Amino acid sequence: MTTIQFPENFLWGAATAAYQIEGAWNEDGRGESIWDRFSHRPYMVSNGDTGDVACDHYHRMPQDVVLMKQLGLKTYRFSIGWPRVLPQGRGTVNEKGLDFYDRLVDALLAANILPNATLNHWDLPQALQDQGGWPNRDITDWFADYARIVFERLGDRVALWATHNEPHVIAYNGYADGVFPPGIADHSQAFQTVHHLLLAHGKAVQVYRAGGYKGQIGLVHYFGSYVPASDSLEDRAACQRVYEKSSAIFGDPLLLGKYPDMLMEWIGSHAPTIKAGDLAVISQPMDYLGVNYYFTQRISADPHMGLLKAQLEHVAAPHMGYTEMGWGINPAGLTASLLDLKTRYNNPPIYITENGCAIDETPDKDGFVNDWQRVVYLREHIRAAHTAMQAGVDLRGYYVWSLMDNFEWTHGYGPRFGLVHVDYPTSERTPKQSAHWYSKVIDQNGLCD
Ligand code: GCO
Repeated sequence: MTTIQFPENFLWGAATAAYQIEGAWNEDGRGESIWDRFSHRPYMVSNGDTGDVACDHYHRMPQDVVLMKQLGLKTYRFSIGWPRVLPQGRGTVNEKGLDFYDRLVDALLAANILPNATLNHWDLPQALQDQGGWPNRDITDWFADYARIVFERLGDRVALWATHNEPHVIAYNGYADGVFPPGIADHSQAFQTVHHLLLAHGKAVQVYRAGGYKGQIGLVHYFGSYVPASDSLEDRAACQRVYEKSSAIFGDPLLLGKYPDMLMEWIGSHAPTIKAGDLAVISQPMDYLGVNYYFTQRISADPHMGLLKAQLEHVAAPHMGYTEMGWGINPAGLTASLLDLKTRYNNPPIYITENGCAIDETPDKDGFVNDWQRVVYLREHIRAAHTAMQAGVDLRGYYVWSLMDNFEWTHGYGPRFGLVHVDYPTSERTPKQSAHWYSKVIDQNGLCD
């Protein structure tokens, strides 16, 4: 029997995002987001699913916090819906929208659960998209104004803030591949979006500092693991390009104050317009880095594969297999990614802000889900995180994605990532086997097996 023990103040949590769980898309003055517009169009989301009702969290929030308390969560990561707070993205504040998050924060604190709030988890107000969206530089000020409004209301009680969640998804899925809203396929707009997301982050951090708030502010990004398919120069260069486009293009400006040279040269005329002083705003100190990790990809050079001329393929560790999303399960990739961040960025404080899996699961006749595969997935990734800590990574906490099954973007309600099962027709919540297991992990502050 080995025991893996975590430090005393280690934060164990679970994460969600506004559009994926709240529903109530047009209630109490909420404005339209780009995800509403997109999911309401035919054929954009599997099965025609939308976030209109989702998990109905907007109406069930108090019970959901009770559930979190029963699970023993020490922290809960959620996102704030920009169009719920500012229906037009800027201008008039929707007090009812702000009140909802105010009540959520108070309920969490009353349950002794630390709130961790993300300002931008992809649900941009449609009104701002109509004014050019992220490629329009003005949005960096609109975002800072939105941040100010939220900080003024919640900044006295929220301990952990993230400006953006996974900005590469906004930039590349939304503006390069066109598979997420706003559905644009233009590399130049995509890289301009990268820059404006980073600049908006920097301006929001400035607002936070100027307000003198006591919490921590950072940014959440996906730091996957990328390995070259062979030792050939071509494959290694392709892997470097993928790494720089996926990870370093965000991490380097934030933590080193510069964009990765090789990538900037490779993308040539698609490189963003950067004004003097932007990088200083972007790279001002932040308090932590939020790391999402799901999988490892093997990269080979392929002259026919898009801008990067690289082929990406999922890799599973021996005996680990693939999740329902086709994602290769490779816990060692988490250790590798954390170690890379430690070396590259001089050991920043890190929270693992998302980690989890979708598996094919069916409730038994009593509605119970025995998701032992999720237990194995989480256990091995928690172990991998601990390995990284032993090697000196300054890891402060770990959040399972997700607290409950929810709207998985263009996949709709098919894939289920939750610790808690949601019966969508009734919105009934039932903790899965993994939820009971995770409660024990939190209780023991580690793994026993
Ligand atoms: C993401 C998002 C989540 C996803 C999760 C599973 O980071 O991609 O934060 O919204 O649902 O990652 O795909």
